[in-house]
This record gives sequence, structure tokens and C-alpha cells, in this order.
Amino acid sequence: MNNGQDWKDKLKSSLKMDRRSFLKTTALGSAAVAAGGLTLKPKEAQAFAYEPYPRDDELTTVVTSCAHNCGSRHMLVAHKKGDVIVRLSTDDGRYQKDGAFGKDTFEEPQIRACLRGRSYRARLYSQERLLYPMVRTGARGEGKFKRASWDAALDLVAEKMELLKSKYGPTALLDQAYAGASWGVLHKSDQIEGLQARFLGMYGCRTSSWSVPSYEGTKFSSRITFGTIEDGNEDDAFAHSKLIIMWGWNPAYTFHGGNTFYYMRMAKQKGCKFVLVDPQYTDSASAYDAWWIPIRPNTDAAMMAGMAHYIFANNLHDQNFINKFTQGMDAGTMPDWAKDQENFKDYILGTYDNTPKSPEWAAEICGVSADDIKKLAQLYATTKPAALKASWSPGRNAYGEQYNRMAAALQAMTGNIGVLGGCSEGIGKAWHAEGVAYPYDEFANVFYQSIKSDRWAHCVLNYPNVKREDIGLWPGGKAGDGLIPDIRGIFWQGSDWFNQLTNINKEIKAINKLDLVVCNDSTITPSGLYADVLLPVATHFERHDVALPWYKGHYYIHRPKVIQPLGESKTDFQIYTELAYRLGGEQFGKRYNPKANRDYFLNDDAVDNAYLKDWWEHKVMAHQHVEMPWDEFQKRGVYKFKLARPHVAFQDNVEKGLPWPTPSGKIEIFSGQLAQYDDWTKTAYGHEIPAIPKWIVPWEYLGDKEKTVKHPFHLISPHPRHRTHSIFNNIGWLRETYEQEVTVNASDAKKLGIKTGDTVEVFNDRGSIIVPVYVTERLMPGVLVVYEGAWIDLDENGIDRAGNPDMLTLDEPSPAGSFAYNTVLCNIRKTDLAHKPGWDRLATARSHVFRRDL
Ligand SMILES: Nc1nc2c(c(=O)[nH]1)N[C@H]1C(S)=C(S)[C@@H](COP(=O)(O)OP(=O)(O)OC[C@H]3O[C@@H](n4cnc5c(=O)[nH]c(N)nc54)[C@H](O)[C@@H]3O)O[C@H]1N2
Ligand SMILES: Nc1nc2c(c(=O)[nH]1)N[C@H]1C(S)=C(S)[C@@H](COP(=O)(O)OP(=O)(O)OC[C@H]3O[C@@H](n4cnc5c(=O)[nH]c(N)nc54)[C@H](O)[C@@H]3O)O[C@H]1N2
Ligand code: SF4
Ligand SMILES: [Mo]
Repeated sequence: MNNGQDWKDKLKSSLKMDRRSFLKTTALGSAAVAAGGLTLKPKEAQAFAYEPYPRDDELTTVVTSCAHNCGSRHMLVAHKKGDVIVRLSTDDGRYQKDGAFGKDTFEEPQIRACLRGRSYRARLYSQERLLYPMVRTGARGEGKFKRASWDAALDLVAEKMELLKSKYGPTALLDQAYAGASWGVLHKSDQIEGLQARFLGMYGCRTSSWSVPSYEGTKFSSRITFGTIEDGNEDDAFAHSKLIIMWGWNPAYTFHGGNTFYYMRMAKQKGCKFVLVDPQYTDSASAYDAWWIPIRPNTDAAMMAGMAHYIFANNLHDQNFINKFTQGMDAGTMPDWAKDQENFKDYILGTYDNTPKSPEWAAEICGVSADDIKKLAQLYATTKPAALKASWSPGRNAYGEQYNRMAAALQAMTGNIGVLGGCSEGIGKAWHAEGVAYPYDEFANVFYQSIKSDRWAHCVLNYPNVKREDIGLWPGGKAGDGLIPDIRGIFWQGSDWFNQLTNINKEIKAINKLDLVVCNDSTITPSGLYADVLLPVATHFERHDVALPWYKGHYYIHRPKVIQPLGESKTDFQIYTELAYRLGGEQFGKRYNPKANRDYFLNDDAVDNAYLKDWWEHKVMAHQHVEMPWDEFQKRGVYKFKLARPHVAFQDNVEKGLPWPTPSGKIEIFSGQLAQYDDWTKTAYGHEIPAIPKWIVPWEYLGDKEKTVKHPFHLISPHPRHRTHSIFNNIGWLRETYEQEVTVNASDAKKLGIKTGDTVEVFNDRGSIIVPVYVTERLMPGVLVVYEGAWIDLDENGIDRAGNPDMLTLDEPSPAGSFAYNTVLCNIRKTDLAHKPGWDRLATARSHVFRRDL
């Protein structure tokens, strides 16, 4: 038998490791440190266990990226045989500039894909893949379609568009494009900059959707407070924090950047403390051994107010920072013209209403003890630098904007803005990427009316008896200020919104009133089942583009056409260009896509390359000091910006005194803009928003004594690790890793007489879902968790057997526009109804079934 020391010695000498090279490699952090202090260098595999898998060098290798609305953007490496991708791998160090196999440094860590990204092959070739244009033959939602030729499908769409525009005017078509493909520069879906927005706007018939499901409250807060959404640091800044408060943030599941976890681990190794404020004890908390503070959902602004009170009352605030950089934090920083109005400190101290927003006051509302609120406030105000990372989820609530504004006030009063290791996020955008490669001109984002996104069903069902403030009508719409849009059709691009917006039962009623629903997608989706026409879209493996990182990451990844488009699929750009020619001839066609001729529908290669090259040369090279030519970028596949120092938002404002891009040039805790509105019904918000951050009682939450009698539980629906919203729901490989379940606290489960594995109905007056139960103490009592994005599978009574929480959410957006996804009271009971984890009832909608059907 080997003795242990013997083995270690042998290994050491076989690796020829001396002390100097050992120190060098570990100091660079470039390799894993094995037990016993040995450094094992990464080694390329020589063989694979399962024949007949070919080795990578027998395949063609193409660098590309993952491409959907997940919080990151990682490298995918496609290995193909002929025109089929047989394997996907990811960054292994050699694809970056000067890279070598295994290279992975602090400055240039690999951008390695997660489980979802690596299972993309299963999504690409899934049986839900749309291969041909389809036209609905059954009722909406029934899933009966027949295959159509492109010619017939596009003619049908064009004819209906003309009819609806002439009969109902320029607001008849609702644009519900969303972020499924926002993160490319050419094939782009987006509410504002997207291909569909430009197409419908230019056509002259478009009601747009102005609020973003993700973070409308947070966006409002960032814009009002800092004047910009670029309030984010790059992820490596986390490595310098001494305290990280994860407030409604679970980076182990919900990505917000590429290598966040890696840099947070570095902070941990240097002794950083971690805190989690969240109704559930997350995997992020367990990974960093965080102090977990369970909080009642939708009460965060109250807890933060309690912290602010403690900080002011104990003189722990940074008065110097407040005086220099803020407006309205206290009486001394109010603008002259508003000296008689409420300032933040006096609101917190209770000067105006005799109610100090003390920790004791907050404890009653948020369910966190006053002692814990004080302890956290003390910790945050005295640990420097400290990152209060207030994520978006608690803002996806009734009055969610107040939570983010309150967080900004805490960040500012403790002087944690503009310093390395601090944090001013907000939205957290760390960089302005050059994002659009086609003409983005006066025709971009033309809208005739614009409404809050999740008010569309309300608008359709109540037309014309709708008040402008009920739908958040944007002021000054082109069709005439105040005119209520007469919506008769919906277009989806990069969006599964029917499945993802709020109150699905109300959407079902509304969609049956429409005359035209068009869905562009690469797969059949729950939304697609409600469409009249399905247009099959080539995925990012099947078209030429460049990938943008999400809000963090200074890099671009090239996305060549890795394989030919499957079936008869076309890109969105091809589809809208061809529709433009059909609707408005050469004039519309050329205006929409100036570099193309009509044959673009048949061959897009040269035109797409011309747009991308132009973009690279005139935007990236010209504005961002990139010297690498387009051809070399294409060869390498990735371009990473090297920064002289970690990017910290507002560092120059604090160090060099640059003004913030707000009207006052200060961090506006008191918003001059909000203070000056007199008729709120004429604003897009519809209802009053106070000029300073305040706690406002939500329309339903656990503190509501009346509503909790009937619906005693609060449901939250965070983002899943195993899906990106709805996509990947149909992927068997990922399905093996989870169940679409409801999480229930152990004491609640005991009272209800339910145990892990039982099936329950979660319901309220809006809808009902059937899901298995997971019982745990990692969730606070009174709260339920169901992850968003399951594909609805309705039975004959309209009960969703798959478990999509949006059957229960309310389509009542907050004044600033935030969707109230996490503001939901409900109840739960045992049931004999079966949960359906798959999508079998709808299998007839799968396009391969229709191959024979032309
Ligand atoms: N894996 C994965 N990553 C994603 C996405 C995805 O679908 N999958 N989606 C991306 C997109 S588009 C977005 S918008 C972001 C969303 O990013 P976030 O908004 O940060 O993510 P969520 O997962 O919704 O919520 C994070 C945490 O907030 C907690 N939470 C919920 N309600 C409350 C509350 O009222 N108060 C407090 N304190 N905590 C609460 C949840 O328990 C959860 O642990 O994620 C992005 N990243
Ligand atoms: N209950 C609850 N619901 C939520 C949330 C929550 O927290 N709780 N979060 C909300 C949030 S933050 C978001 S961002 C939304 C996400 O809602 P969606 O954006 O609707 O969700 P995805 O599942 O990402 O759907 C994107 C669709 O775009 C398609 N797609 C991808 N690329 C392309 C392309 O190039 N062209 C075309 N035509 N289609 C393409 C995909 O196949 C997919 O079907 O969900 C929201 N829903
Ligand atoms: S984190 Fe997002 S971008 Fe990265 S591989 Fe996973 S799914 Fe793709
Ligand atoms: Mo989102």
C-alpha cells in the first residue's frame, strides 16, 4: 500500500514543481490548488469514454455564444460534423487574445457557459423546433395548425395588416417584441431598438409597450436618482468589498453578469462578510455562509427606512458625502426653490407625520426584528467599503420603485458610491456597448401610442371605456395625445409574453377579441399556440451576428453562421424585409433594409456581413478605441476590453467632481422632476409618485389583515436556474435537475397536513395551478415560491397543470411601471388533480407532426 507522503512526493516530482513556479501560478490564481499545496495544470483530454464520439480535432470548431435574455453572455464552442453540431463546449482559455489552453486569470477569466448554455444543442434540435410557416386551424390555444408556404403565410399577414390599419387606424397593431434576441447587434428583438419596432413604426401602425418586466421600478429609480442606468460596477469590483448585502439577489441561480460568483469568492477569501435579505435562504447564501435575514415580500422599503433611521439617529451617516453630492437627503441639501417641501431625513425622523420610521416601526411591517434591522444598519454604516446590491426582484412589486430609491438613499448616506468595493446599483449597467448594427434613425421606435406593457388585456377588454391612467398612456402619442389605442392585433418577436406577462386568464379573454396574432419564434411556445400565423425563425447558430454581454462584461463575441437554417426558417430581418416589400414595394423595402435587395429573403450572407463590418468599423473601432480589424475579430471570435482599473460607477463624479446627469447634477434623493408634476393623469405614470423615497402600503401583502383571511400566503416567483424564463422548459437534460414545485415552510406544511411530494393546488381569485410540494425550513413561514417560466398547460377547467405562477399574478403595474410579479396573495390546498411536468397534451402543435401536411 502507498503511504500518503510517498504519493504526494511522487506526484510533486512528476509535475516537476518547484517552490518558485508554485508561487507564481497560485499568485496569478491561474490554476486550481490541489490538496497538499500542489498545483495541477489543466490538461487537454486525449480520449473520450463513449465511442464513437469523435475527438474535437476531427470536427470543425466554431466559437460563438449563448444568445438569449439570461443575465449573462457566455462563450459556446460548436463542434460540428458536416452541417450538424454534434457537441457544444465552452471557453477553455485558448479562444481569447493571447490565450492558451487552460488560461484563466483574475484579469481575464474564462467566460464559461452554464448548464443551460451547454444544453443548447437539445434546444436547437428539439421536437418543439418550428421548421415551417404554420397557419392556425383550430381555436386559439388549441394547438391545431397546418403547414403553409412562406408565400401564403406572408400574404395572409400582409393582407390582414392592411385591413386592420385602414379600418382601425395607426394604433391597431400592438408591438410585443421583447428581449429574446436583444443581445445581438443585427438580429435584434427589443421594445425600442428592435427589428419589429422599426418595421411596424415605419409601416405606420404601432402601439408600443413601454414598461419592461425585468426592472421598470429599478430603472425609474436609477434614472430619477442618478440620471442614468449606468450605475453598475464591473463584476471584479466585488472582489474588493468587505461586506456584500445580497438584497433579493441570488447570483447562484439568477445571473447578473458573467463571473460574479468567481469575484465574490475572491472577496470571501479576503474575509468579506455576506448578508442575504430574502424570504428564502438561497444557494448563494449557503455558498458564502451569509447571515440570512428573512423578510416579508414587498416590505423592503420599510426595512430600509428603518435602517436609514438608525443611521441618522446614531450619526453614522457620511455628512460630507451628503453635502457634496446629494439633493434632498436632508434640509440642508434641498434646492432653494423647494425649501418648503419634504426632505428625506425629516420624513425618516417623522418630522412631518409624527411617525418616526424607526427600526421598531419597520419591524411591524417587514417581520424582521428591530434588533436585526439595527445590527444590519450598524454593520453597513461602519464597514467600508460595503456593497449593498439591491437587485431587481423586490422592485418587481407594488411600489417597487420606492424600494430601489430607498436603497440608493442608503448607498449615498453611507458614502458607498463611486468607491471600489462599494455599490450604487440599481440597474447595474456597467458599460455602454454599441448595440445596433442596422440603421437606427428617425424610423426607430416610432409609435402612435404607447401603453404599460401588462395593461394590454385591460385595454382590449374595456375599449373604448378606458382612462389614460388605467393603461399608463405615454404622453404625446403620434396618433393624438390621450387617444385610447384600438388594439386589433399583436405581433411577437423574441417574446413569449402570453406566458410571461401577468394574469394569464385575463389575457386569454382579451386575445379572443383580436383579429390578427403573429408569432415569430424558433420554437413553438405557449404564446405561439394562441397565434394565427407562426413564422419559423433561424436561431443564432443559423445566422451571422455579434453578441453583446448583458449589463456587465466589457467584451463582444462573434457569432458566425455555424450551420444552415433548419427547415425553412428565416431570420426576423429577412421576414420583416420581405413583408416590407409586400406592403410598400421597393420604397418601403429599401428604406427598411437599405443594404439589401429583394433577394435578401433567399440569401442574407453578404448583406449581414456588410452591416456587421460597418458597425464594427464605424461604431466599435471609431468610438471605443478598438484597433483589431473586423476580419481578425471574426477569426478570434472574442474581443475583450482590458481596463486600466476595475470599472466603478460614478468614480469620476466622486473623485473629480463631475456632475451626475440629473437636472441638478446631484444624486437626487429629492427629485425635482417629480416635485413639479401637477396632473399625474397626464403623465405616463398615471398616479402620484412622491418626490422622495417613501414606504407605501402595497395593494396586497401579508400585512393586509382583511385580504389574508381568504388568501393567507404570499407567493413570489423568482427566476429559475434550470430555465431562462420559458426557454429550456422543454429540455429533457435540464428537466432531470428539477421539478416545477411550490416551496413551503415546514411549519406551514405541518398545519396544512402536507409533505414533500404531495400535489397541491395554489390558487387565488385570478387563477389556479397544480404543482408538487417541496417542504423546507429554508423559506420563511407565510411565503410560497414557484419559479417563473413554466409553459402553461391548461385543463378543461382552465387550471394550469404545469404550474406557471403568472396564472395568479395581477396585471396592476406600479405607478412607475414595475410589474407587480411578486405582489400576490393566494392560498394552497391538497388536490387529487395531477401535475403535468411535460407538454404532452400539446404535442400536436409540434411542427414535425406537420411535415407531411402541406
Ligand atoms: N438563470 C437565470 N438567470 C437569469 C434569468 C433567468 O430566467 N434565469 N433572467 C434574467 C432576467 S431577464 C432578469 S430580469 C434577472 C432577474 O434578476 P433578479 O430580479 O435578481 O432575480 P429573481 O430570481 O427574480 O429574484 C432574486 C431573489 O429575490 C428574492 N425575492 C423575491 N421577492 C422578494 C421581495 O419582495 N423582497 C426580497 N428581499 N427578496 C425577494 C427571491 O427569493 C430570489 O432569491 O435575472 C436574469 N438572469
Ligand atoms: N411570475 C413572474 N413572471 C415573470 C417574471 C417574474 O419574475 N415572475 N419575470 C419577467 C421577466 S423579468 C422577463 S424578462 C420576462 C421574460 O419573458 P419573455 O421574454 O417572453 O421570455 P423568454 O422565455 O425569454 O421568451 C423569449 C422568446 O424569444 C424567442 N427568441 C429567441 N431568439 C429569437 C429570435 O432571434 N427571434 C425571434 N423571433 N424569437 C426569438 C425564444 O425562443 C422565446 O420563445 O418574464 C417575466 N415573467
Ligand atoms: S449563464 Fe446564461 S449566457 Fe451563460 S451559458 Fe448560462 S444560459 Fe448561457
Ligand atoms: Mo427580465
